[in-house]
Amino acid sequence: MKKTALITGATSGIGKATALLLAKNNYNVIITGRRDDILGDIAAEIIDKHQGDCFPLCFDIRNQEATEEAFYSLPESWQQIDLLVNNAGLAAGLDPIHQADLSDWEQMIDTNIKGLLYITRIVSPLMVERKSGHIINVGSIAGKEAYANGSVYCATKHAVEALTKSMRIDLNPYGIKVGSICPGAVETEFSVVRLKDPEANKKVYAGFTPLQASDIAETILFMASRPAHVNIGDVLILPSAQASATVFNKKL
Ligand code: NDP
Ligand code: 8X3
Repeated sequence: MKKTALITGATSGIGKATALLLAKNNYNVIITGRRDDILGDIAAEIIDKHQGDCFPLCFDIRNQEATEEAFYSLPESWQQIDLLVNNAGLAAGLDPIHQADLSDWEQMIDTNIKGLLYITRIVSPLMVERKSGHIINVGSIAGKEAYANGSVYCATKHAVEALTKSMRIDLNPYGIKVGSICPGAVETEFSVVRLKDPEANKKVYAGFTPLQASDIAETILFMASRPAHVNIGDVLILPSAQASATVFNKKL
């Protein structure tokens, strides 16, 4: 029988690659994001090309009511989530603490921490009822190290690290697996969004080979497909040229 996965932030990058890969691997997938047209295109690709089943949900994960409303608009059979991939997130800005934009901070805190909590608070009780489920949080190397000009983004990803550990303890009595994947540099829309510059990727990923979204998707699939007695608690995954959040072997 097919399992159901809900992947937040599936309109691009890691979330999109994960949704497509899970769909190819026998999951029904619920994909979320704010860009309705892209959600429609990805759903069509999954249904037409991969003969998978896909339910797109368009909402802003910062809005708790909208998140609830979207989830409960799902047919009941789709509400039993086997795998929740908490991926929606972003960095906004790269500025020192005394100069950064307050609205960038609000956006990161509201998306990366509060949004993750809103959807988890809806999905996890249903997993508890069924005593089954798996939650994979997309953290970051920024959740393990702090770096200059990344204060609030690093803080939100440190929060994801703490939440992953607490969630694993809270959900342990119910047989629910919780883990995280913490990537270094992945070439997605991330840097375009962070630097508010469509050309940003050319500079950020110059001189080394960054990870691709598919590298993260493959690892998430691996985590999700371990036997029942195995839970991968955390994966730090880096480009070979990256040694820490800020140390890169660049050939420029
Ligand atoms: P992308 O910008 O390509 O994708 C981000 C996704 O999050 C999009 O689908 C976007 O959808 C969604 N999203 C953002 N804000 C909201 C919101 N308010 N409501 C709903 N959905 C939202 O970046 P990545 O794929 O790289 O990022 C995915 C995750 O990976 C993030 O949590 C990021 O922090 C993390 N990460 C990324 C790394 C990298 O180097 N790329 C490294 C480590 C971690 P839409 O715009 O349609 O709403
Ligand atoms: C994204 C990786 O190093 O830009 O989470 O913070 S980094």
